[in-house]
Amino acid sequence: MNQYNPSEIEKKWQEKWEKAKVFSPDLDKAKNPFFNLMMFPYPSAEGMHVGNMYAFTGADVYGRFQRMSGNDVFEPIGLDGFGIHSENYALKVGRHPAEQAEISEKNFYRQLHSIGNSYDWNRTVETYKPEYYHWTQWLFIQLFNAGLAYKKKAPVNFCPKDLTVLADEQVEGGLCERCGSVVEKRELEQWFFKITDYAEKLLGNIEGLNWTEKVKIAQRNWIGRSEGAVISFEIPQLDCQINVFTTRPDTLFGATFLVLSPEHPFIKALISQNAENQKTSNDTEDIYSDIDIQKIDTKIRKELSEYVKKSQNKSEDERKENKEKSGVFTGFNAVNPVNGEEIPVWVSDYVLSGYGTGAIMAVPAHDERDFEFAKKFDLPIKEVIGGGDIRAKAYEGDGEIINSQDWNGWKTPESISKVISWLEEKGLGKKQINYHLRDWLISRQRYWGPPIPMIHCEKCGWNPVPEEDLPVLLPEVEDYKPKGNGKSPLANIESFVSTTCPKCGGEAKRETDVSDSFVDSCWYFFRYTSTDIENNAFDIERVKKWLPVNMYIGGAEHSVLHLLYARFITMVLHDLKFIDFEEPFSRFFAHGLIIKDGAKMSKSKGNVIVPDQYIAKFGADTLRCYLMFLGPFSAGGDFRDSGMEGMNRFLKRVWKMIESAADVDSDSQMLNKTVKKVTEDVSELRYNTAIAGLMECYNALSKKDKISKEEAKVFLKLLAPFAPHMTEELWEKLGETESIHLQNWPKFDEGALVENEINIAVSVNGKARGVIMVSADRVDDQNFIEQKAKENANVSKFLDGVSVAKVIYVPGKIINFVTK
Ligand code: ANZ
Ligand code: ZN
Repeated sequence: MNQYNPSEIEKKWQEKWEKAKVFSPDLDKAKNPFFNLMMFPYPSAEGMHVGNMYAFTGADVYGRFQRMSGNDVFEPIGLDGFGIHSENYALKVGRHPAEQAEISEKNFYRQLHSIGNSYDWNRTVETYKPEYYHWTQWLFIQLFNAGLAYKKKAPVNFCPKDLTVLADEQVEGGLCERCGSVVEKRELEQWFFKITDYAEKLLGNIEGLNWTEKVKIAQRNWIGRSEGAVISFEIPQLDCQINVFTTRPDTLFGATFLVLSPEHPFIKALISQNAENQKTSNDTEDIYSDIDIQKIDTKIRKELSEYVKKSQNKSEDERKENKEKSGVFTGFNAVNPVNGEEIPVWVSDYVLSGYGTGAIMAVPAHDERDFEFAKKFDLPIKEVIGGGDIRAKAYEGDGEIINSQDWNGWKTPESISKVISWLEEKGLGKKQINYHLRDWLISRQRYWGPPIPMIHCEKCGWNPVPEEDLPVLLPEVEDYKPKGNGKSPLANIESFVSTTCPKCGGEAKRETDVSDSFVDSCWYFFRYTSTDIENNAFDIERVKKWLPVNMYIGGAEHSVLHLLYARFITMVLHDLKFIDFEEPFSRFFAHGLIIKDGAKMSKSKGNVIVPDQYIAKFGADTLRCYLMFLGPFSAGGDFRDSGMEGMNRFLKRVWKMIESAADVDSDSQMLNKTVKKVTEDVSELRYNTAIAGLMECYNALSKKDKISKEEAKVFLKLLAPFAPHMTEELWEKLGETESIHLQNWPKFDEGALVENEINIAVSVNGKARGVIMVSADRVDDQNFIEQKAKENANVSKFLDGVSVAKVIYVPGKIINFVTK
């Protein structure tokens, strides 16, 4: 007998598996393709921590289960090592990002090997390699050519620490998602992807996805569909109009003033000093360029301009917060189209520029923000929905429309669509569906990312780099540090910047921003299919065969980042006819988090545990089993050293038990029960209870002197996804020659498990004396039935003090005691 010694067997099997390509399916010929994907890591730090390993192992257990269930499982892995995360780490340790990438890659792949996951090591992708970002740039060009990428000056989120802009999705509660700094607003020219074009589809498809519910809810909320109307208000003095978006057109008679966002083009027109300045590139803004500036009061103009400047530095979250309202009167009145009343036009930063029309009709009686504003600036409040009390605050509830002429008596919210039709008939407004989703800001003023493949020519404007000239290589530079002047470090490299225009051949300049790492990761799962990495982004035939991804496992924190972007890009690739499906991930499962000392394991909290030491001490199998046993995979759990010892003891005992296997009878009842439990639990990713079932089974089997070979084999198969090395070794010891991981998952007999109870009549000397209930699987056990019958209170009365001469048992029906 051999001791269980993981350090002897784990590395050995990892090498054997890789050499024999046990986990590398034939991507062209596989019959039952199953794409088991896990979110690839960004190798920013000192290495993988136990929290990462938890996620990867849980995903791998599922892949192994699917493989043993008869599927050709493709489980690839790669590194998301381009972008700010990795660059920041490189900056921290004072190494060039390219050099650091090499070091991180080695370390990460070593660690990923050591946990024994069933990766296809022939198909890794690294987003920072030119052969990868070549195709990230290609993707950008496809979007640009389809009108889905554009450059625009816009107020954007700027992180003062990372010295770059951020997408809305990267700002959490006003803070930078990466470093936690308070995000500022800056007006900068940036590249965007038009994800808003897909808002409706992104929302509509959610229902059909087999995804963790909370992630679906987060996406729905982020996209934020809102039905309402756009209503036009005249400003007679200036002969122009202001459009507002409202979800409550039923309150139109209660609109007592308008509020515009400080960025509204009308406000811009009022404060610009001369007509020349008013002209902007944006068409919609031109409608205000004819405003007669003579009519604008200079004092008001100054006030407005100061107010606009002040609000520029506020983040969106600050503006949304319910703080004391601020604002300035523009000096102009608009006309409420339903009753002809003149109402003042104000500017205030609680109205945001990126949503709706950037202007609102204020109904202080029924909107709390408007109510506060009206109180502060002493503006009229007019009640138009009955049933509430508006003395101290707005009444935002339902009720009957009042003080509204023709509409009086209509009930809200049912009447809103009626109001919209009414407005449409009169030509005063139009139904409108708005989404809160904004376009995806993808340019970054940093070094470590794919250069955006665009060229600007004074004559021809922006044109993409010809596809045959891709990739636009990231130049190797000494000074890659972010500058914070709104420009990427690439802008300082003259040889990179100056180029020729692909259209006219004249002098031109390259875009110097790089794209965000979420552009790298929005399509990486397609890339895993490609072999001809020089000539295509992905293999169209293989994508047809393997995608959509059957199971995707990762963190819920990516709900409105990666998971939304990947859906968007997949829809675009679909519409551009590269692929024939719209949704990339049929199933997404959000795993829980590992908690250490009461907090999520993370570098910033300083509670990171590196798996290496545990693997060295106990082996990867113990760590895997321990992590999977911590709690439900969907919930995560608390990491404790002590638990590891216990799990290690369990595996040692299993080892010993399996080594005792001999040619003896099996406890088929126990096996059947365990197979059923583990199968059902693993298929629902309830790994902790699956392991508990295996422990229970171990307890039952280990009571036997020796276990049977059949018991040993079934037990090993059920344990294989959790402890792949140890089970493989024992499998071989049992005389098997083909990998345990390619065996068929054990089946269970549902019928034998129906624990129905059966009634058996009991008689003494032919007279009925009682009925006993026994479980169906015990009916053939006469000793057991006799015992049960004798225990029956009534029967025992007739058997007390007499001796039994004979017992006649008709299985499952009747048992008769004949006394002397
Ligand atoms: C009048 C009104 C009366 C409103 C009432 C509400 C209640 P959601 O659901 O988010 O779409 N609004 C419109 N555009 C805005 C912007 N750019 N910044 C800030 N607020 C804006 O909300 C739409 C409502 O939010 C709109 O309906 C508008 O106020 C405001 F009793 O119009 B409402
Ligand atoms: Zn040109």
